[in-house]
Amino acid sequence: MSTDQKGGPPPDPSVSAGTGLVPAAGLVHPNRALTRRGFLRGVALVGGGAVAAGLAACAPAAAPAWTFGPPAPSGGPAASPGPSAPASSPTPTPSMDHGAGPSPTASPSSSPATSPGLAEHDLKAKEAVQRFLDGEWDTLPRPNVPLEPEIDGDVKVFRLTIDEIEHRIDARKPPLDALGFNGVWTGPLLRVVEGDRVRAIFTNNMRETTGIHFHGQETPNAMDGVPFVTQDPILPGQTFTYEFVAGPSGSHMYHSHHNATDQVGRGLLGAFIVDPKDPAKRYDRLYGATQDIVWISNDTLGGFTINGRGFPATIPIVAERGEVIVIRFMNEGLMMHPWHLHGMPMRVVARDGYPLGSAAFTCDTLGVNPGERWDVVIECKNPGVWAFHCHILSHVEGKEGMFGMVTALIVKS
Ligand SMILES: [Cu+2]
Repeated sequence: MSTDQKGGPPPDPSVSAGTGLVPAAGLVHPNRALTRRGFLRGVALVGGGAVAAGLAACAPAAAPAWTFGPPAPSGGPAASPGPSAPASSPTPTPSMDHGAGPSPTASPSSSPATSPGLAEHDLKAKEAVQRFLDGEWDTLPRPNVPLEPEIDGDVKVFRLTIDEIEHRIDARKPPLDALGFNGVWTGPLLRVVEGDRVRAIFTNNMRETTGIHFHGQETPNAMDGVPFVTQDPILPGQTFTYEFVAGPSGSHMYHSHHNATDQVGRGLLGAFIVDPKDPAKRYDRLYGATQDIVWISNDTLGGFTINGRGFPATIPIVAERGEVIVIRFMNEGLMMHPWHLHGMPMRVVARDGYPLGSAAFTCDTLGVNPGERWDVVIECKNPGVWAFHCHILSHVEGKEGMFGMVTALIVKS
């Protein structure tokens, strides 16, 4: 085992990793105390009003296919027609009809849930934001919890089960019939150092066959995890052992490579991070990063998710002003997602684990295709609550407000 993998105190999986915020090698996680209470303190620091304002900023005011019309100035229901609509009709649209809104004939007094100036869709949008602010993310099992390897001589051994599980993307929707490694989606975070010998032992507890692929690793061909190409499928009840030398370094993944549209879509996925052998090339040393955050997107079972969660149960990122953080975007879904951060840019430093070097670039919206991993560095220089979301707007907002691929970067003042 490399003894230089972790230079700081041992990680606290119950907090740091559990929040989806994982300590980089050699780092003391500054938000290991990130709890619902701590999050709310962070929110208080920047002002609760800023939260709503910041999040609302990512909502379109109007779009051709989604027009609610202006709120009634008297405080009545916002059923008034849009500028181009006939005066006697609301403004429904075929795909995004705002069916929950008050009827055009409703009087203010007949719609007690409607606040002055706000329509019902406003109230539902507000409720979703409030659930996020209330810390719904803290009521569910944490994703990306590191799995500490057993040490067998010079081999790091990870034991994983492949399970049929129930999984919740938020606290209110009913549980989904999902799949997971060691009973969870996203699977445990596996982290090693470049050059480590890795042995990953998978036991299939499902009622179906599978195979596991370490995505991005230069494994021996027989360890590539593709049933009928490099191995037989792992039958229900069987165990299969993958062994290889970790490399290249960087942000990688492990996932099903059999019936994968279905199995990965249902949650058979996890992060596999290989730290560079040279500590000087790790993100804490290279960029002064003090948070190292895994961000796995998926878009099948449960809809549009970040680390197995949909807004408002997505986990916020909380940083001190001036803190430098790293986010590792990993796309396990079937479509591209352009991640957009409000308020400050992202410096893109690696693609698929390979450092970009002098080709590093700065942006505020980064498209991540299926299978890709992109590492970004963010200098959290601007205090506030900044929406952080996929910019395919139908992945983040519907007639009941924001959902799916939305979270926030909260920079304390
Ligand atoms: Cu998207």
